[in-house]
Amino acid sequence: MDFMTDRDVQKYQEDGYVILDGLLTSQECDELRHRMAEIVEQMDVPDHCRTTFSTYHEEQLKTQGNADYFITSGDKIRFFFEKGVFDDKGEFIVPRERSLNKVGHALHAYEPLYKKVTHSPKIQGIAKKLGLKSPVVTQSMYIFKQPGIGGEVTPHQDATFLYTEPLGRVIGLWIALEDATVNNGCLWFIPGSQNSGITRRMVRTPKGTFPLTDFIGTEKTYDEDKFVAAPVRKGGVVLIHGEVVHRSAQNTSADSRHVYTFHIMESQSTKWSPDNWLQPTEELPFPLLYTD
Ligand SMILES: O=C(O)CCC(=O)C(=O)O
Repeated sequence: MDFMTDRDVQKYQEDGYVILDGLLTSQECDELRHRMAEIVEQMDVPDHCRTTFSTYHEEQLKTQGNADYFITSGDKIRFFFEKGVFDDKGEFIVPRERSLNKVGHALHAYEPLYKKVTHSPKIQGIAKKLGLKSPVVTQSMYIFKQPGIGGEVTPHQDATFLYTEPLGRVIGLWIALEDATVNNGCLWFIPGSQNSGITRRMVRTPKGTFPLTDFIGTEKTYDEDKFVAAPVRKGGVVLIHGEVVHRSAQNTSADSRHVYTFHIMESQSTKWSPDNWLQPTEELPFPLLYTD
């Protein structure tokens, strides 16, 4: 039997998301977490985080450094921190393994364990079950949602950041490497909200200008009561339609909530917007999902 059933497909199509238990074993989750712990142990903290700045001009350079670091991260493994984890000399004020918000955006390409999971038979089976003909992997992230300080992710649609023509071609796969609960900041969705288009797009600004990205349009205000929690057991995966509205709360609990997440796009008859912050590069064109 397929890992994803017809009923799961129906639920995904109706609600814009579906939870599938048991994508990974507990041991596979621990191996991915262990590898990430090694990456964090060995990380070089980026200069724009480490250096102290005193003048307005220097502060601006720091902001520019931050923006450059982000916009060129699509084909690299880079580190993005929670707020308030460095002192004014750029030293950690929390343990380094508790400082990170996420690592992105090319674990799927450069880290063998992550690559293996991304292209695993179960993931390929999910894409086939959803009828994808020629899906590619566009980006990947490891999100930590640190105990006590893991920040909230405000309501959004992924197509705001990963825009295609036509819409409806991007799917997020969000794999819980630990139990994701209402207490430690699981995802919340507005079921069915994938059917109303998008109201906001993040676009690159013209070359040579700053900031490097801007928003066109604004996010709608959503009724809090419409959000439904999506707790997931360790090893489970949530499939996220590119236009479904979702969010996650701050993690105020004592538990972390590590996830590995990546996005795929049906590349057949789809135009990836050249205005998206994320662009395929010569070093890393978006890899095909279907491999042997
Ligand atoms: O992991 C989270 O808390 C939020 C992730 C999310 O919303 C996304 O990747 O689109």
